Formats: sequence, structure tokens, C-alpha cells
Amino acid sequence: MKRFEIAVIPGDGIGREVVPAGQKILDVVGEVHGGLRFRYKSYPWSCAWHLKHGKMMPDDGLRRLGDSDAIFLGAVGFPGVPDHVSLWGLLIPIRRGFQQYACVRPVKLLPGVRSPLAWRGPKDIDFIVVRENNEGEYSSMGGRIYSETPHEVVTQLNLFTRRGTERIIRYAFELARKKRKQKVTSATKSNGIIFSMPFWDEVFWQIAREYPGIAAEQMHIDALAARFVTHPQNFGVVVGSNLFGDILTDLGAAIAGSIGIGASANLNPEKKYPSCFEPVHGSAPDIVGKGIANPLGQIWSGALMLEHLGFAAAHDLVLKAMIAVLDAGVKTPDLGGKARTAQVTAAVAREIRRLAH
Ligand code: GGG
Repeated sequence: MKRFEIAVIPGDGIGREVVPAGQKILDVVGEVHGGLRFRYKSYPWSCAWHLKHGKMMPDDGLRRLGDSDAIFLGAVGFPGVPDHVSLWGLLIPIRRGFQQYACVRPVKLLPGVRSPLAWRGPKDIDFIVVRENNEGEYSSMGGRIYSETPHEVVTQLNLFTRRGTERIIRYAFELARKKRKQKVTSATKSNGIIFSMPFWDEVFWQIAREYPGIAAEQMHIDALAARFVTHPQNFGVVVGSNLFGDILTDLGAAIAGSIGIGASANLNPEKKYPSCFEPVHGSAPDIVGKGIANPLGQIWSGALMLEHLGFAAAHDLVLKAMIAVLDAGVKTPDLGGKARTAQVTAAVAREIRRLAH
């Protein structure tokens, strides 16, 4: 029996509704597998916790999470705590403290889901975005002086290190090789951003030379965003900086039907620290408590966790079950259906049991 300790952070808003759904599916997978069990340790760290304690997590939060095999997270951010406070108080310390420098987000139109792009089917939208997750535009370097005067000055420094840039671009090429993708596309903006982005391009082409069997191209982020809409079939792996990757993956989830489905893995590829699995979506305050949040982004993130822990067949089983459920029309309102979170979750669980027998 293989046992895994999972640190669970439901976080805010619909995170608290979809994380239990994801756990339920992990347990069903464990049950049908027979040799796989999860033990969960749940942490209430969130904006609500911040309102009581004045911080997003305790000072020894990372130490507590560090013993786990993986972190299963819902959503972070809620009105009442400024977004930069919640992000920098919880998600960013986890991503950086545990060197989760590769954020992997599949953009895949699942059969049974309709893309908002006319005439596009599952064969047209099937690529992976690799987002640099530890540096770039998400930096705490900069400052503000002469606040609230007409002379106010604000600076924000982007941080690109050779080590960080090389490792994420190499990761993208390695992933393309592993997943049999033909091409890696680099998101850049080296016409307007004249130090960091020409450096990014230089490193990209240097690493691309190490992979002669994989096509390489670079595209300015504005044109690339447009190509996601007009030519999604042209992409295999897309690699981008922290901010570009963040923006592209909301767009990617949208063209694949709904941000409610988008899944994400914050990986420490060396497995020295736990990796963190969370849906692309946030806390969605507008639908909290209605029971209609789409659990599939969380469930798919759980599948990515299974793959990372060495259970690729279990990942495939979950995806197959999700596709069967979508194909049968069991969908939450974001996908045009009427099903509730609990109904979709129960249908995926049933399908996993059926497929496993
Ligand atoms: N589950 C994703 C989530 O809660 N995201 C909140 C957020 O603000 N994310 C920004 C980011 O991923 O950089």
C-alpha cells in the first residue's frame, strides 16, 4: 500500500466547495486502485484567517507544509483583504519557498465541452502552457515615494535570472519531448521591454539549440494572445514568464470552454519539496454558497497530482471519467448545464468506478 500525506488548503470562496469534491475523487481513485491511500491534513489559511490573525498563514506555515508529499489548494483571495496581500501572504510564499518554479497548465478542449471559438473541436485545442512561477514580473522589488502627492513616483522591478530563465525554458522543451509535442512557442515582448525580454529570447534560442528535434518559435505576447483565438491548433507547448503565463492560462481555459475546468500544477521538478496543485480559477465570490461551482478544475488538478506522484494511469482514468461525464451532459452552469457541484462530483466518482471494473 502506498500512502501519501496531502496538505489541504481550501482557501477562500468556492475553494471550500471544490476542494472537498477533489478529495472525494482522490479517495475513489485510491479505492479502485487498491494500493493507494491519501491522508489529509487540512489548514484553514485564507482571507478569513487573515481577518482574525492579521496574516494569511502562521510564521511556521511553510515548515508545517514541508513534511507533506503534496499540497492540494483551492483558491486564494476574497473581498476584505487586498488581493496583493492574500497572494503574497500565502500562494507566493508556497510557490517560492518550495521552489515550485514550473507551473504547468494544460489547455485542452475536452470532448463534450463547447469552445466559445466557432467550429473548434478537441483536436484543435490541445496544448500545454508552462509558466515561470518564481520570478519575472511578480517581484517585491521597487518602491513608492512622495505618496499621494503630485510628485508621487512608483517603480516595480522585474527580476529575470539566468538560472531561473534557463531552467524554465529547458523544462518546457523537456515537457514537449515527454508529451510528444512538436513545437515550443516562447511568449515574449522584446520590442517594448528592452532588457529582460531580449535576454529571455537569447536564452530561449540558446536552449532551443539543445533540442534539434523540436521546432521553436517566439511570438510577442499580444500577437500570441490573438493566435490562441485564431489558430489554437498551432501550439504544442507555450512557455512564458510569470505574468505572461498567468494571463495566457486564463485565456487558454476560456477557449477550452470555461475557467472552471482549468487545472494547474506548481511543480518542484526535482521533488526536493512538495508541489502544489490548484485550479486556475480563483475564489469566485459571485457564486459562493450557491452549490454550482465547477469542481472539474480541482478534480483535474488532483489528476495532475496523481501523475506527479507516479500514478499516470490514475491521472488518465480521472480524465476519462471527466470526459464521459461531460459527454453525458452533466455540467455546471459555467458550461451551459444545470448540474450542481455535488452532482458533477458524484457522476465523476461513479464513472471512475465503472471504468475501473
Ligand atoms: N486557484 C488559483 C487562485 O486562487 N488564484 C488566485 C490568484 O490571484 N492567482 C494569481 C496567480 O496565480 O498568480
